[in-house]
Amino acid sequence: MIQTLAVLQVSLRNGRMHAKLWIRFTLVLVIGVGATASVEEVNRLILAEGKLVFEDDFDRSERDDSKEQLDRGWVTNSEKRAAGTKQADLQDGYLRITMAPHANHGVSVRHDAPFDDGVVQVRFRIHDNKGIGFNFNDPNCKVSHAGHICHVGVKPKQVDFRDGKTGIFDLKIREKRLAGASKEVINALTKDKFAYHDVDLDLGRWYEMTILIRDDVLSAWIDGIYAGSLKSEGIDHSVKQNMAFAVSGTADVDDLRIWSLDGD
Ligand SMILES: [Ca+2]
Ligand SMILES: [Ca+2]
Repeated sequence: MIQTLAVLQVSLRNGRMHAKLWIRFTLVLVIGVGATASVEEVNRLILAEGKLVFEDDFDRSERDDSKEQLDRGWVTNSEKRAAGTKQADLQDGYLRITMAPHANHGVSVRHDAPFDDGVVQVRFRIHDNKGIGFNFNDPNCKVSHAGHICHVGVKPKQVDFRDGKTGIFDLKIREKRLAGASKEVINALTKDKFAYHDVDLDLGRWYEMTILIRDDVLSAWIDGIYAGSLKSEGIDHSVKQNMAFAVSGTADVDDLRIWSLDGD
């Protein structure tokens, strides 16, 4: 809002509304209400303010197809959680992620793409009811387990939103949970840190996901259709350092682009 007022003041001082500033002002107002924004507005926001932080079209192959060789700075947990079994595979120009049967944790395939406010667009395809998660983390955040900040999860019938930082991964809440606090106690502490939105997605079909993080609001659109949002303080954490695809079955991703909206 401070930024909005500053832009408005500059515009008024000039005695005329510069078109670009006016568009920006309008967008800030519209996006500010979060849930009513359309994906077209998000796309205009990207054009007006977005700085591309990372993109990957996965149009390449491994040098040795028996190994995980995503290159370009990708990191997976296959060594630690699946005894080195390959779980991330470049194939036919996209990335296929499959949890190994003996893995003791869902697959995480992550890449640094730091922003405070930002937009992620990525094509995805799910193959089972476990779906796919898009997780935002800051390893330097010491008040949250594993630096988990926030998350959008997609299953065939539901999209879920989570503020992990001040919710289920808040170390104080997590300690209570691990110490045996009742479900009711934990639910009372975290109930405002989740949001759910019904969807009806087909298995085996490609969709385009758009995720917007702006201040303390996390929103999503699938194929341009609003798919829910969550407003919660943890989402406003100053740096979402990396984004991770989280998969417990099989899911595919392609054409990933991540923009920062943080300005200069
Ligand atoms: Ca491959
Ligand atoms: Ca591709």
